[in-house]
Amino acid sequence: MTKNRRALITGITGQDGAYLARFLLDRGYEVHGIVRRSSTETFERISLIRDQVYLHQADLLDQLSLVRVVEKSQPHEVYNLAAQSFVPTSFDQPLLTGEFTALGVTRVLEAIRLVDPSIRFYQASSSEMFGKVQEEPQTERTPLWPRSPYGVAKVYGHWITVNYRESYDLFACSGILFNHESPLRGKEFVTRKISDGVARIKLGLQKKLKLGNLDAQRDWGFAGDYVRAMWLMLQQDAPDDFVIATGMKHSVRDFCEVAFGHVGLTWQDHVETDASLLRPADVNTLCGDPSKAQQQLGWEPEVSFAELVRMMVDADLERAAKEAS
Ligand code: NAP
Ligand code: G4F
Repeated sequence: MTKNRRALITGITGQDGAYLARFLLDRGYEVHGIVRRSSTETFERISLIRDQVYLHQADLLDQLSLVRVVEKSQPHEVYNLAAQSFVPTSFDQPLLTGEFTALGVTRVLEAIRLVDPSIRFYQASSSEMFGKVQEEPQTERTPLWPRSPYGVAKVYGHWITVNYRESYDLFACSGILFNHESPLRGKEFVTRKISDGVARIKLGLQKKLKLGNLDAQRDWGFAGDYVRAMWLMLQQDAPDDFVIATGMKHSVRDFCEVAFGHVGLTWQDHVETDASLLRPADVNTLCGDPSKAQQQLGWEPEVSFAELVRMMVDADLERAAKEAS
């Protein structure tokens, strides 16, 4: 148990925010989260812990709101998980993506520098920064070649974190996380789109599932494992950057095969490809080398690819069954 520690999470209503908040509560943290104002609440993922966390209204676009929340919550650790995180949207809204996903990081760092530079900072960097991969597997030293406005914005966020560490001696870490999924994943991402589609097709609520690039390969892990790595980074003696990945890659086609197979269906009978879902530039393959995290953080993923797929399909079957009844 970690007593009397306070953490502030931006993006607490997202997939990772929800898992991280639970993880920190279990360790005795007082957990604060930033939520942005909306005409309807988007707190579904944190509904079970809603009464155990402190929520503050602020926005990555509004510098003063961030300063006020940091002043009010007095955190020892800040986890910057908020971002416009969906790659296709970044092609349609590149400027807004830059404001949230790139400049938003500087705004959080500035708030920390102004209010209390002893606060430890975690930045949610992404394997999407490797884009057109220059070597395989990718490590902390692999050159970056982003392939989307989102990836470009994450490169900015990554380097501004390194820069504030070097310029102002902040305890600022960047986790280069490869794709991680869960039953709480947004439905627009391919894994959840598939698990939800499989469940709905199995229960007769849907007939076909339209997908884009089936050849794309990703290093998919479980979000619950990955938030543990975020926390471990902030418990070290010195700040550093780490690749967090499983070291194994699978294609979208593989994901379909395991997901449909889990409920006794054949994916080829139900999946159709739709050219409108292809991206102007895609990341064809990603596979990370987590050796540094294994050695220095003692971090290992615990959930395998097949277990992850089955966990997501089972959760969606339960949800779809409720909907059907
Ligand atoms: P997510 O589910 O899309 O959650 C994003 C969060 O950011 C939501 O809570 C959202 O709030 C919040 N947000 C967006 N714009 C904001 C703004 N202007 N001000 C305040 N909050 C804002 O993303 P995730 O999968 O949990 O990922 C967490 C972080 O890790 C993101 O930065 C993502 O880019 C990065 N990352 C994710 C992966 C992955 O595979 N999941 C891999 C590498 C890096 P609302 O609920 O109001 O929309
Ligand atoms: O699930 P995706 O949308 O995730 P993507 O683009 O890899 O981004 C996710 O992982 C990043 C880490 O590398 C994060 F930083 C980012 O925030 C996000 O969480 O797409 C995965 C692959 C792509 O190659 C895409 O072209 O799946 C392919 N795909 C094929 N059909 C599809 C679809 N993707 C989506 N979203 N929808 C489809 O129908």
